[in-house]
Amino acid sequence: MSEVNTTQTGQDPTAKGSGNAATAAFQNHIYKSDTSKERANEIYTDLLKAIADVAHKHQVTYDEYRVLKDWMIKVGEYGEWPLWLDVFVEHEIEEINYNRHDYTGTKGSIEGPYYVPDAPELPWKTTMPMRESDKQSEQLIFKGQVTDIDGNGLGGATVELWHADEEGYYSQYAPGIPEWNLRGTIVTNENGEYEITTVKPAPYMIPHDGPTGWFIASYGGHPWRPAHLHLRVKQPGFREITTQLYFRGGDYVDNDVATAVKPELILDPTPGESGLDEVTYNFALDKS
Ligand code: MBD
Ligand code: FE
Repeated sequence: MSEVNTTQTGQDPTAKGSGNAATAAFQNHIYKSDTSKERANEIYTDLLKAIADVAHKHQVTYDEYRVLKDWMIKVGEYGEWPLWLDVFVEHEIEEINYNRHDYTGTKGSIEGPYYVPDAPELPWKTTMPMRESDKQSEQLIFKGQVTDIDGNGLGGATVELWHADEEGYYSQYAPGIPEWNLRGTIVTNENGEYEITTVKPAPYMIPHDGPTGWFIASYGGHPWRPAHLHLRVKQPGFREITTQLYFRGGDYVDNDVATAVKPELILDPTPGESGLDEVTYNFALDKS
């Protein structure tokens, strides 16, 4: 993971640091699509038409055009295309591609820019890797079962969990955090169950000292996301679920800058026997 880590060199987390780390991580792969020339022609024709319509409708000035051009160049310089696209566009793509199939299993949500594959494996009942400082903040027991859509437990399924610390920073995208802090691949027991103790995340401000932040400030928006857990659930032969879970009544649950909250994804933790807040959330996987 050296590529991803070395991008962050300064002491303080910056939009440029996390942006360029996210861009480097994304570009670790080769992306291909079997889009035909005909389909590409239709999509690009409509896209340019949409841009032309907006420009005419709002009588966009040359000053505005040059500000846009400069801004787009800076989004690239700061490595913020993953951030900007995942905040403002990914939710539409996620919805379209869920609705293209007749899935009945658990709904998903966007991946966002800070997933890292191959997080270390952890047993079904576990505590997430965390620093002493993370242990000082409120903890949460997140438990449940991975099943098929008929409710049969899926043993050996993997539940990848990643989330920000109480300051809103993700390991590998801010300096000074251990590589796999608050990241893990939990393997379910023979009944498909998992029970994970982790830090209860806090509302999260996306990096806003770069072009994505300037963009938001330019129209008087806010850079906040509700507190969230990111999850990806996998079992061979089943549809992989990428999702996020939120907390009822939390700030920005109704006003997420990334538009990635769905009613089905809101948790309601309650105090458990251990004294910690606990919540059960199950995943039903469609056959692939
Ligand atoms: C995040 O943590 C996130 O989940 C998304 C979707 C965008 C930016 C930062
Ligand atoms: Fe996130």
